[in-house]
Amino acid sequence: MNRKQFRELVDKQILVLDGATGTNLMDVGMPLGVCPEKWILEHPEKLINLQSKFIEAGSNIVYAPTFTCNRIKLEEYHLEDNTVQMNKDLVALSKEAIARNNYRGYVAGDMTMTGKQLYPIGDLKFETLVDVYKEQAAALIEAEVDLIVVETMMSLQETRAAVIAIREINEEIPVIVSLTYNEDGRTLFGTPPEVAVVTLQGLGVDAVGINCSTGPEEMTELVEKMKEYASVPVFAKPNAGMPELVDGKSVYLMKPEYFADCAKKLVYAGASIVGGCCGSNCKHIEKLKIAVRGMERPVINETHKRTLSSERKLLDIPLDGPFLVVGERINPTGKKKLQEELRAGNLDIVSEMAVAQDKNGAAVLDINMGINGIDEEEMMLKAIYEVISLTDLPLCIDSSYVNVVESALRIYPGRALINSVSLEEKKCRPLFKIAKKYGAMCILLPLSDAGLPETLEEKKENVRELVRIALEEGLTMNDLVVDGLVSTVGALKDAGLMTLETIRFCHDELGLPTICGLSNISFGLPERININSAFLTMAIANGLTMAIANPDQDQLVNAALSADLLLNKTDADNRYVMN
Ligand code: HCS
Repeated sequence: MNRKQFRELVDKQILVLDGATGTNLMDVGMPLGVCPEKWILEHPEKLINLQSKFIEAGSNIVYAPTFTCNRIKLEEYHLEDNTVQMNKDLVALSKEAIARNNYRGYVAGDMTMTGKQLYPIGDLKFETLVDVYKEQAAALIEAEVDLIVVETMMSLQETRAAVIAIREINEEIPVIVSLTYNEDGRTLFGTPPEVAVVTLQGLGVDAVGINCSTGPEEMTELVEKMKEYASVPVFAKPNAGMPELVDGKSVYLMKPEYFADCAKKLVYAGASIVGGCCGSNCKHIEKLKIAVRGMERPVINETHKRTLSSERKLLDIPLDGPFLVVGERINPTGKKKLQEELRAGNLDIVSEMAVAQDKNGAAVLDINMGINGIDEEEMMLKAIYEVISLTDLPLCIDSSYVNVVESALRIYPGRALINSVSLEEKKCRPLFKIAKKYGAMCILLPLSDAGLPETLEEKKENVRELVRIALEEGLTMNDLVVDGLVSTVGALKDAGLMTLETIRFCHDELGLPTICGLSNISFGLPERININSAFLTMAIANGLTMAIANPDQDQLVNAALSADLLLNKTDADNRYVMN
């Protein structure tokens, strides 16, 4: 099955997944503490029987029992060298179950966490994890699974590693991904479901969901949250409630009828695909199938929202929303002390700047490590790890080097903003391709190889051309922000007017948000803050969405808050009073 065929399947019916593998196999004799994959291979009929019953009950997709069949997990049983063969043999069992049931249904290769922590919490390197997942995914694909599911994920970053791994070896196989949430509605690592949706659909998954967790009742609200941001199908595979201890044994007591009622609510909330996780058996799936049969399918939005994310926080960027400041301070240009510290490999000032800008209301933090005499790529990664350990603000990756941008996006556990893509032959398409691969947003800078545009018309033409190429490379209008390109009014008298007209053009004619590096406007003039503040309010009135600025400057922040208030933007009065 390819991605298009998977989507056609979802568009035809509410898809039903299988129920639990692990708890049902324990009911038929799988002991605790053994390697489950090895036990299943030694007792193949137990698995085939279970999956046959799921298919009879109405499952359209069964999960191959390859859940923890990755090299790191298998090491615990000294079976790591059998990783590839075991995955293939396990998939063959699920395929046998499908074959014995008149070839009804599909097989998903199943992947999950490794149990080892990624750097900086643990010492597992991101690229090592990507390789571990590549090995398993390649084996599953060779065994001809119809799709791959990455499930029971608690870390968004580990999920990203799995998705990047699968997509790097195969662009066409459908990939569905579900995370597990605690009672507070967040994963163990603090990610809420809407952040998972935004980040993972950006990486090219075909459905995002939630599995295991606390039970089906609590999932309804989480599915609603996912649905608000999802441009791919949403799915839910809940436990049959929480296990209870009965006679020293942990059991799931939720009745199939009640479970099926809950599944119906999950479909109303927006789930296009439903199934069961721990504690759910064939009866649960049978009742669920009957309950959702004939239900109206949730509508799947075709476009995603204009949103950035960190690992734990989302930032919506509506066209006429509250004005946003992208904190500009983490940039060594013109900052001697910061340059010295970076050359000495010290990030103390970076940490202070991150914390201060967050406290002073920045919505995004720009990270630029561009000085000579250091390894910019290495420093960028260090700075990102440092900053994300201190703040939940989404990041703006600022570098003139394509490889630095790519390395940064690869390890950034969210949807970042790229600063910036200009109309340079050698860099423009590679940067858009990287943005598409990692699901980042881009700032379009209407400069070309010929340099600064001389006229307003030329500038507009550069914007149009950048948008055209971005769309051609698979990005959408909601992935783009235009830099109004601010020149200094001391050198060019109509510099301010030209930028204002560019902002208006992007806002009114293209429906695109804009950003500008504010302080350029006053370069070389006295009392720059006065000019910057006046220019900022005029720009906001013309539709400016955000500025790369210093949020520690009160006058600027107050000017922006006042402008929002005067323009009667939603909740601007409260924001003005609260500041
Ligand atoms: N597919 C696995 C998930 C456990 S959380 C199982 O056992 O059903």
